[in-house]
Amino acid sequence: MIQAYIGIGANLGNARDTVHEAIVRLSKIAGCQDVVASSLFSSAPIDSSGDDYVNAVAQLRTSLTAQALLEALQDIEHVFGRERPYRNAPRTLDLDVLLYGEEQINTSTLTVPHPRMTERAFVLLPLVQLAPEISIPGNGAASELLPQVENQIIFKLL
Ligand code: A4P
Ligand code: MG
Repeated sequence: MIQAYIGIGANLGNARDTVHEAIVRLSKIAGCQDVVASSLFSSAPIDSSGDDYVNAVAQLRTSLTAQALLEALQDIEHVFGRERPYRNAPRTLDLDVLLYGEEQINTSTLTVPHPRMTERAFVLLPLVQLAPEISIPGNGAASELLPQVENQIIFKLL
């Protein structure tokens, strides 16, 4: 089993409910178990538009390949009516593979670690909440990246 981390983001519709429901869906993927979710965070859009996002990170253990995990995530996005009119458009639900064990993956469909995770408070804060000691392959400790994103507007939802 591989420990993976999934980034969850939503900024259309009832984003909070969507994120909660997405976490439930993650625990129902065949080949995934032990899903643990971070707190939910509200964050201002970065390179994107529309309402503030609701973001979270989920940790899970999986027997799926990284590509199969990505496809399972895309199936869940589809259930929530994700449309892709243009890159970084507001979205009902975005699920990203942030980390897949300690692997570094570069295929036409999958880049892991997620290439933009190191510069985003809405990924790093929930990730470090779940796994304070976690390292990002090729980048070192996630916690040490936090000072670089401390100017980004984000707060924990109650
Ligand atoms: N892909 C490659 N690597 C991965 C990966 N590790 N995880 C490919 C998931 N997908 C990966 O994704 C496009 C293609 O990326 C997929 O077909 C897959 O094969 P997409 O979700 O359709 O497109 P996108 O959303 O435009 O791109 P992406 O990469 O999800 O965007 P980002 O960079 O993650 O940015 N601001 C706030 N505050 N909160 C947010 O959650 N999210 C974004 C999305 C921008 N700004 C935000 C937030
Ligand atoms: Mg995505």
